Amino acid sequence: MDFPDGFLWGASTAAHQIEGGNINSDWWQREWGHLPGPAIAEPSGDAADSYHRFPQDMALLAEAGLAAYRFSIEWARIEPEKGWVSRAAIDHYRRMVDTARENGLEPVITLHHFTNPVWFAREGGWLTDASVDAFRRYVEAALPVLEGVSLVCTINEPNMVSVLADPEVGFPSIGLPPGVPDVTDRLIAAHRAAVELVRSTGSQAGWSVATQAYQPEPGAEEVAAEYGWSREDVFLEAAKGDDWVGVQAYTRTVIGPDGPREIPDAAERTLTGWEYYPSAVGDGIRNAWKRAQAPVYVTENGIATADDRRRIDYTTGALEAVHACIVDGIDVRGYLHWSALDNYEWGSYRPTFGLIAWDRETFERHPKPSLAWLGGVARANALPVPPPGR
Ligand code: IFM
Repeated sequence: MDFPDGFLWGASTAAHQIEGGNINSDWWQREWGHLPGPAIAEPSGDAADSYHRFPQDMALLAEAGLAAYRFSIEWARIEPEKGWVSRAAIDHYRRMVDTARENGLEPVITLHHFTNPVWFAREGGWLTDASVDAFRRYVEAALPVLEGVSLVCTINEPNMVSVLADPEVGFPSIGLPPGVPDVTDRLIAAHRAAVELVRSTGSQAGWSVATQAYQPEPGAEEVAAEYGWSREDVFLEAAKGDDWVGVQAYTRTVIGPDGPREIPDAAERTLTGWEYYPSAVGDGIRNAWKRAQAPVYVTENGIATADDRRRIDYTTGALEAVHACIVDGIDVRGYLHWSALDNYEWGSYRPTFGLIAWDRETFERHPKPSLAWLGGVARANALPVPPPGR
């Protein structure tokens, strides 16, 4: 199964999940109970110390055969106090861009990946109109980091930001809460402002949506359409006119006449409790292509598992689904695996998504067989055809 020439193969991370010591962010402050919100089981602490160890992390990806590294830059480090921009933080992220290039990796930069500066959160975050301008000013300050970077993601999973925006609304046992309309509008406005700024540097701008593969049971098509709108589709439609759209897919949600269905007992589950469903990425790509009408990059896809053979199996299934989309004429331009490293999965280190493990005390890196495997696929720009019956 050959992939198109120039197809971009890589791996993704996010600052708060791997850098460590992100003390001026709202997440850190919540982890320690300094900001209101539901209790968080485990603090992020030093994470993988990738703030200091990024050269080694990048070198491991490049040596394995990958050609791109997606990482996020941290607003809380760049603007730790409202209106004050840290030159040292800008320089740090610029060094990351240069180091990626020196390793032969294409840097793909995310400007916002869930975390905010604590001052922004204290002022009400995305629940206030001032958020749009605050984000625009941050992006303007961060532009020096983007010089020469081809692909920039403005906001990671804006749909998750919206569905989690109302602290009063808890997480249902299955599915997601609906998006908060005002927050969705502000995120779209913030995205539009950021797209314009990003394009002024010559970079290609887009955003990445958490696609949930909403699959209607027969007769539940309208319920599924209504369910998917505020949680996914509005964000994909808002990507119309962008240079690209990002798909981030892990599992599916089956929708019956009364809404999302429980995962069947017999289904395999991953360490996040999600159904093992590799072809979710195909559903996500098809929905993104239909709605955004822009070239698609898979900016995240992967599995939380302690069994690296299941990671390879899952990723094989996912890449088969990506390939089928390409065969059907969809302009899919790259696949960035989640994640380069095991990381802080928003409250816990237990769900391990990484191609690279690391020691919690020494930070020593331990590449898993899946890294060499994915690097091999990247080098060949082809997926070995699976044995019959796989
Ligand atoms: O870890 C997250 C990431 O931050 C956003 N997309 C989904 C991943 C797995 O839950």
